[in-house]
Amino acid sequence: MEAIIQEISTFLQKGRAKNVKTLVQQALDEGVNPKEILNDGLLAGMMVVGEKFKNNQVFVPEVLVAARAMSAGIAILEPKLVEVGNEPLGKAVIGTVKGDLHDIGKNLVIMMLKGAGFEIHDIGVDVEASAFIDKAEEIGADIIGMSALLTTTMPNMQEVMDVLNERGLRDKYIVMIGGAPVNESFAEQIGADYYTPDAATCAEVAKKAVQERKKG
Ligand code: B1M
Repeated sequence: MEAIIQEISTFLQKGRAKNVKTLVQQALDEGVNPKEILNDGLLAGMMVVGEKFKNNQVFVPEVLVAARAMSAGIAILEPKLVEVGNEPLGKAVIGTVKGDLHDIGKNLVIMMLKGAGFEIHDIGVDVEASAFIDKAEEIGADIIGMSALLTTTMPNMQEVMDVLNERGLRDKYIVMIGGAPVNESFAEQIGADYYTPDAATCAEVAKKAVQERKKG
């Protein structure tokens, strides 16, 4: 692996946002593939932080500064990773479910969906079940996308499905879910249409799903 990628990962782990920003820009200038910078630099660094967090070797403040460094790096990469088309392919409402403040994965998903040509309405983190549906109704969305990073907040995805069913709106939307603790069988269990494991797959699947639905 290139030394600069390793350095990006190391500075991210230390929460040094300025260094991460500078190095990401430098790597791009040197012609390093943006996906490599994202996967082997930023995401790999965050995985190390996650492991240390799990083992009580670092704590919330350290994780928070690492997350800020990650976001700073992603902001530099965004224009390279996203090539937005002209025609909006569809509209999507995306948020992190109630009780959950993790937004890095959600923001990556948003970035990739924008790149695939979707108009995105980001409703943020810690979102009430009804807010997903109210926003989808307001803007005429095709997709409702939910992210959850905590095992304790996964059930709040079920709540969104329940409210959709109660309001008789279940079939109106393509429902997509994701996040580290979520999987295919959980999606089946709650009656969501798609689980996808990462942002790129989410964008691919979203594109296909909307195109199929528009064909009838
Ligand atoms: Co949190 N945290 N955290 N944390 N945190 C985890 C998730 C944890 C696994 C760490 C650990 O123990 N190893 C653990 C959860 C354990 C569990 O429930 N199983 C945990 C915990 C316990 C907590 C707190 C409870 C800690 C505490 O306060 N004691 C607390 C909860 C706060 C809350 O939400 N109410 C907390 C707080 C935080 C910070 C605020 C400090 C910070 C978040 C900052 C932020 O997001 N702005 C944070 C972070 C950074 C993490 C880790 C280290 C990294 C998460 C991350 O950003 N990963 C995380 C450990 C880990 O995941 N290894 C951890 C990078 C990101 C790109 O990946 O979000 O998985 P991810 O997104 C992926 C895919 O999942 C997918 O695409 C993305 C990439 O392509 N994806 C989707 C995501 N959403 C999708 C939606 C889709 C499709 C795909 O369709 C719509």
